[in-house]
Amino acid sequence: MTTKNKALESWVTEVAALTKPDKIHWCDGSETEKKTIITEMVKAGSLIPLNEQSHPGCYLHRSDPSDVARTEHLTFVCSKNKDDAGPNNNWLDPKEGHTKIDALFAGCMKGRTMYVIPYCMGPIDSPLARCGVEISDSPYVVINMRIMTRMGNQALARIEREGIFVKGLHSTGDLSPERRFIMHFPEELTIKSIGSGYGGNALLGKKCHALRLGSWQAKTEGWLAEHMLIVGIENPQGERHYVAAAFPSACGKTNLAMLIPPQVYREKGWKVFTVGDDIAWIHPGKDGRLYAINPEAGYFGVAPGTAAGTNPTALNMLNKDAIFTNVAVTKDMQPWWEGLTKSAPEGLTDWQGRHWEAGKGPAAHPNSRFTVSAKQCGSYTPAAEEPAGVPLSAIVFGGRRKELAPLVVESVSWAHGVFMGASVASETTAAATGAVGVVRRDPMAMQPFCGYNFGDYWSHWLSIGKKHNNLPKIFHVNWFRQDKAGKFMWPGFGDNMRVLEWILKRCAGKGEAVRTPIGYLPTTDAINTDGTGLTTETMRELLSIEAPAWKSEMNGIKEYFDKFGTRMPTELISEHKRITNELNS
Ligand code: OXD
Ligand code: MN
Repeated sequence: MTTKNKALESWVTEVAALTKPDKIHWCDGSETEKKTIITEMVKAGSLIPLNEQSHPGCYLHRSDPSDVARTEHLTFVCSKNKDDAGPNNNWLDPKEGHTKIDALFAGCMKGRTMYVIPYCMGPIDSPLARCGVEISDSPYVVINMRIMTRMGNQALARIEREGIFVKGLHSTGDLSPERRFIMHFPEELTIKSIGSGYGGNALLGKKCHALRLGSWQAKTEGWLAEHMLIVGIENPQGERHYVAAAFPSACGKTNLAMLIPPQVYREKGWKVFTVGDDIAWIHPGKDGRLYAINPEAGYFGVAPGTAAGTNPTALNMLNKDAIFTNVAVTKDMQPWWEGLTKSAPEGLTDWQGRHWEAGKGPAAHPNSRFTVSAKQCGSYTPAAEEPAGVPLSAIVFGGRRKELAPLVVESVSWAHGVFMGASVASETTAAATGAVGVVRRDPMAMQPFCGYNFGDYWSHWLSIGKKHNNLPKIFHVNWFRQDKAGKFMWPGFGDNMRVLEWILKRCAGKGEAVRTPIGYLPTTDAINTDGTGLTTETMRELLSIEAPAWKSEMNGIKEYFDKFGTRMPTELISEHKRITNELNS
């Protein structure tokens, strides 16, 4: 097969000349193609069939133990001007980047098949969607991209119609972290990734295209590419409101996107619909509202902690046609991970294929994942295919903070909302290599994903506020506050519905709140706690702010903002001053 698009055809020829594959396969996205690739992978031992009775069509893939998470220190933005990448990115001059990485690509596909994977991010007929082509020597990438994107003939047809596509070149190389790089060339709409087969490094449609290059394109074109879930909430009157929420990796985005309301809410007729769990492309509409699409077609979710009690919707969608990466398996070949059952079953095999016993560390890798089609989700809504996207009523930012940040707070203006997003901090998780549990700044949950200078990114957010007049309200939440004994104070999961209800009330001009220096806080009894057993004292603490701690937080934020020098928007400095003054008075 080949293509009518000359640029694509000559790029494929050029890449083949560099990487020297044995074969070239153009992916059509068909069922037959999927079956053939899976059969070959099973034969080669890189996919292990799971229990056909309990998990039909499900497979386990085990990664190289050194390749189980995103590697932020090996990820680069190669813009022409270093300041355009900003202090939030590793930078290399584009020429140097190409030379360095092309040397690693030379001959790397010898003995392998080179797959050409056309894909579309977003509903195939949506004007907001964008296409790309990933060239990869990994069949694991092909079967994952088939779930995570609209992949194959339809995407190629759109590329041939429009003539525009993002180029993504990927090879697992020799999997050595010494020869692993994930490079982005935003001015050339090009990605080059070598040495890793891990989702965020290798499924180039996801973080590399939809966020790093996407955010760059969004700035140029007047929209937003964000690390956000999109959830629809229907009240008993049948009115549906959509909320987009940004949380750092592995902080519960999938759980919030698939939330099951508490019984008292379900009885009254509240319903939740999932549009996306990780990425939102948000465009201003003619009516001044913001409309969001989920550029992805599937979920690449964190397995540990997913259980009947925490996210039954996610658990139920994993019973068929799912790919599991780095989970443990039971004696009868069912997938298992920490948190799935109260105690570990006898005779587990761990994520590295070794016999597992209690005390030997986790059986599943803490960043083990599932890949599954969005259509298998019990709360799936056809609104996820809406070409124009869904209108947003609220934007929510959040992080994982043991202390300081209250359960929920509403910004007093768009600029203050941008300030809230820009000053998000969160404890690190296993989704990236490095220490876990260390508080770091993660503005808009985009620290690993913003493809350009955060200073310019915040200015872009502020400019959206100036240009459009029917914008969602902005909130900050923290589900993770702990008491003195180290216990989580808020039940989380389905009970987060109670906070969403208050948020939607505020959007409708209702809901009790008090104005504080850091924004509007719910009054102690403004959030419905019926059936939770939470005391007024706990709610008071969850909704309180301590001035001394906040003053020192403001110092930390100032220090962080100073890193962005002249690119720092003055509006955010003014917000900082205003809040500091209010805290002092
Ligand atoms: C992800 C991540 O995989 O954020 O979604 O790391
Ligand atoms: Mn993510």
